[in-house]
Amino acid sequence: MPSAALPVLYTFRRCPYAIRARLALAASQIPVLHHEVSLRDKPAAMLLISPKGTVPVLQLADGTVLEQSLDIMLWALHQHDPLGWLPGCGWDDAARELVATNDGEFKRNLDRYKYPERYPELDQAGHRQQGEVFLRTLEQRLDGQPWLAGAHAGLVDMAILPFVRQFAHVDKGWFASAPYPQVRTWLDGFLESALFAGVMEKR
Ligand SMILES: N[C@@H](CCC(=O)N[C@@H](CS)C(=O)NCC(=O)O)C(=O)O
Repeated sequence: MPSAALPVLYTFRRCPYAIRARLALAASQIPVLHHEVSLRDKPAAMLLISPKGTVPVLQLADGTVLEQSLDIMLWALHQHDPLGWLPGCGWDDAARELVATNDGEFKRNLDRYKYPERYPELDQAGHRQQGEVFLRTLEQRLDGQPWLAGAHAGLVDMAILPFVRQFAHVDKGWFASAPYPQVRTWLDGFLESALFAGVMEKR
């Protein structure tokens, strides 16, 4: 347990799970000590409190360890939610299901699309097509409302956006003309936000 009174966040800058955790921590304005880790050489102090070895991990001042990104988001927003991400999203069954699909099927397809050489059962376009099933779901949800949560951004948006960002970045040219205009506008608004810029700052 570090002696500092602040919670310690073990994080990796580009990890979408870590980004969603940092977004909620930033939104909640809770100060934490950021510990950027190398995934190839994880710090012993992190593995001691969270042997599963994934980031993000948040160790609270009382020693409690949160080792799932969604738990970190919910903890942070339950402390302080000035942007109204919890009521905004409702965190209802539909939101949970969307995030579960993101973390399951979509993340699986994202990895295959990003690293097609590791998954030769389909070519890259084939993996992308599988990922597009989720983009279509998002496109429908965003039809008539700017955020998945409705009129305002919510936890459900922030939990999913970092993953869609990665998907879009695999082939920016393709994404720019893909038939998902609402998803594009939603993602662009996020990428241009000060909140996103803040959590991506190099430390
Ligand atoms: N279910 C976890 C997943 C976290 C996760 O898989 N993070 C990746 C980085 S994006 C990781 O730490 N992988 C371990 C490794 O690459 O060694 C969460 O939501 O926090």
